[in-house]
Amino acid sequence: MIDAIYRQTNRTNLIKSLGGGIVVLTAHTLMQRVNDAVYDFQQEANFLYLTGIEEPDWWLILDGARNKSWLVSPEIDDVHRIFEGGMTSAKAVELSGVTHVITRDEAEALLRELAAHHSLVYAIGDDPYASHYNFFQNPAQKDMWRRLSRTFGEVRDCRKSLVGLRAIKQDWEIDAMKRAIRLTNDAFRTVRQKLPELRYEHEIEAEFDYAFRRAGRATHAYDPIIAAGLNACTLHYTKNTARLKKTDLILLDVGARVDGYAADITRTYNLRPTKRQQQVHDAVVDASRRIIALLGPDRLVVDYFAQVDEIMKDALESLGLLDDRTDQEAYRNFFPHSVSHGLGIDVHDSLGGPRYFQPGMVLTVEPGIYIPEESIGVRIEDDILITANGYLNLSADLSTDI
Ligand SMILES: [Mn+2]
Repeated sequence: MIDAIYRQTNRTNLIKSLGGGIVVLTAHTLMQRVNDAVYDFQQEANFLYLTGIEEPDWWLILDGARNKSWLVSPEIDDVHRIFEGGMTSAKAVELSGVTHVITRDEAEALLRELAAHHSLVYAIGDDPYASHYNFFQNPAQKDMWRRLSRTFGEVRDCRKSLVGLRAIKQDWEIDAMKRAIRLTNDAFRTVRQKLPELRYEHEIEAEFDYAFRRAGRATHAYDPIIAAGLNACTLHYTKNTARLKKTDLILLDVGARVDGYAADITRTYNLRPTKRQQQVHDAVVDASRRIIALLGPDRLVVDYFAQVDEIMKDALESLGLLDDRTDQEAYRNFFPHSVSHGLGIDVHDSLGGPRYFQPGMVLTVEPGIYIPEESIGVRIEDDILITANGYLNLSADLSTDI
């Protein structure tokens, strides 16, 4: 359980970074799966960051000028209350530290009153990921934006400020991530031990499911990738149904989500690897070590990515896969994804496009080499915290051995 005092600090920091003002945010709403069934609910990350509430349709109103805050409880009809329950106001207060809980009607009146003194209101705008991937976005934020633009003179997006705050993890966030990583690492160790008796990709997946569910508060932070042999060359392979062959390398990319924070870890296993499989695996492990060692505060992000390219090209050369280091297309064929992304509430948590790495940032380091012609796909992924003096590999206690 994460203390409400931290949520309070997050709200204060947001108001500070905006230089005061009015902020109105909404939780995600439920999405229909089929007829009367809904998809698993996941809270909008910024709303979770500011309130700790993991229930749909709540609102948060902040008045930076008067230093006041309100939660708005959703209108839940009796049918939904009986079937799905719902969060009590007392629980919402306990989680968020916001002491005033008002109804939707009271909120409408409050917003009109605030609009009489402030023409500008901050809200969350369109999710750039949704348009980039052509996903249907949870409609709650758009609905709120429309509602606010009817009442206020101008609605402005405060997503950038929140990205900036969330990119620098506080100690309690790092602690939550450590809990997620510990649980994930433990499950990896169990799986590796049981590997001789596991016959299908989904049997491996089930071991992770069991470990995470058994821990109570944990879920998967993302769809796990359990990919044997050639399947490992499909980067987002999540079918996880193939039979395991003794000769297959097995790539496992799995992360638990604990107390709202994600782990994201990859290992590649085979109990009796061929010489070639071992060679490729060694090359990726070696690259991973060299890349992690590049990290530290005040290092230029562009330099990091440039040096990663050199390290990965060294690896590919050593394996006889790359003759010409300037052949960008050949290089990208064997290593077609980014080496790092931010990690936090979201498994791809934005670092806000910084020029330099800064203490408190958490990112993955995940070099991989994929050779479909040889049915080999190897990736090693660790979760790294940038510290004041260098870095800390949060997932280091999980062996990278094959
Ligand atoms: Mn990752």
